[in-house]
Amino acid sequence: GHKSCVIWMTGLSGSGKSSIAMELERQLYLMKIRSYVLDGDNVRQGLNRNLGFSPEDRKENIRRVGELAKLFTDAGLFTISAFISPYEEDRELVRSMFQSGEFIEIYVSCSLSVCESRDPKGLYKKARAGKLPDFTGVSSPYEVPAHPELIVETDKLSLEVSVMRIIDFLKGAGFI
Ligand code: GGZ
Repeated sequence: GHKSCVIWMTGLSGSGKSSIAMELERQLYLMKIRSYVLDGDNVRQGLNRNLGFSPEDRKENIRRVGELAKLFTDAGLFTISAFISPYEEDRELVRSMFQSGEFIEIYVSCSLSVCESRDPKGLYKKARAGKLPDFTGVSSPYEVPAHPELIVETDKLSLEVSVMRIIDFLKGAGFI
């Protein structure tokens, strides 16, 4: 059998969190494991549409996502979350909501210059031009995780290999 958990990805905008989340969901589905991806696209448009990018709003964004992840995990789903979640304190608060081992923090590591060169939505360009305040990595901090369960370096690994590393971790930890 499988044991549900939360796979919490953290990293800069453009680091590859969402791509990994989607591919991981697909791979788990092929293994007959139901998962649900939480990301800015499905949470910031609805539940959290009153929140912006100040430190306080990001904190509340992450707290609510943590509560959602808790509900989904209780319902037996694997929850894959893909938020920048730049503050260690906010991530640790979410970790504390779960049983030990159930919260798997994955640092999606990618240099700022590579993220910036990808810039799929032109947000880094806007931020550099001073037209987007509080932009992570440019005008707002990103705190690198001190003790992540796993690090995937997306500026060195392919998407497929990055996802394979996560699946291997989940197997090793007995979740799948
Ligand atoms: C960071 C921003 C900002 C600012 C809009 N700072 O790469 P994207 O576009 O598609 O994903 C980013 C997303 C970040 O939202 P999160 O909910 O993950 O952030 S946090 O965990 O810090 O609450 C980016 C877009 O929203 N975006 N403005 N100022 N990213």
